[in-house]
Amino acid sequence: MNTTPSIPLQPGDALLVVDLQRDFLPGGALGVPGGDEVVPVLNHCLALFERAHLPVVLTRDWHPGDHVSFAAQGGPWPPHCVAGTPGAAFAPDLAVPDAAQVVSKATLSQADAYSGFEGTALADSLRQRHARRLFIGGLATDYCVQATVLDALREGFEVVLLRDAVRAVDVTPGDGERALGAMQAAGAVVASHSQLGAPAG
Ligand code: VGL
Ligand code: ZN
Repeated sequence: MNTTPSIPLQPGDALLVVDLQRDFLPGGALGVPGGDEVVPVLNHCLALFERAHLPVVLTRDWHPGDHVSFAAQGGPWPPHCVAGTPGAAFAPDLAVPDAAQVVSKATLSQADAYSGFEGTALADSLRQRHARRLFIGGLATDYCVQATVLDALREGFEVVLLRDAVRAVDVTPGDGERALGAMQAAGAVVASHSQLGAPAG
């Protein structure tokens, strides 16, 4: 039996996968608890968008070795996602489509950028591809996902945050839940990946 998905994909939709990189998986330099659990969920979404010929964009944290966010420079984080190193590679089990666009961010030593829109051509690139509604998942809920979602809304995109496709660092317990609340308050719709379906017709 085929049930109608509550959110059928439509022209103007795009999938944005945030920083699903080895260093953010458990055991990585900045491992996010349960970060590996979102890989199969996003693989399902990637296949759905590919079949529907809708745009897919993956952001990646892509730092120089002396990045300002690293502890040696006085920043809050251990070294992670150094450009070109194995830790900066996408999660090994992530099924990255050939047609996916990859956007590198936070590539300069002196500036951090949690949002995929910060210092990149992401907004223009999405508009060029006629994207209006972004489905967003990845890591981490309370840092790069939150910043990317809030910027997407400011840029005028509709946002569907895929709640089973994100995990939080939770430096302070509850950070992830608070981030979800802030994204919803700013206008993001929160949905499960299981609500997505092929375009009607
Ligand atoms: C991130 C901490 C440092 C993220 C990136 O992708 O959420 N978090 N750099
Ligand atoms: Zn980083």
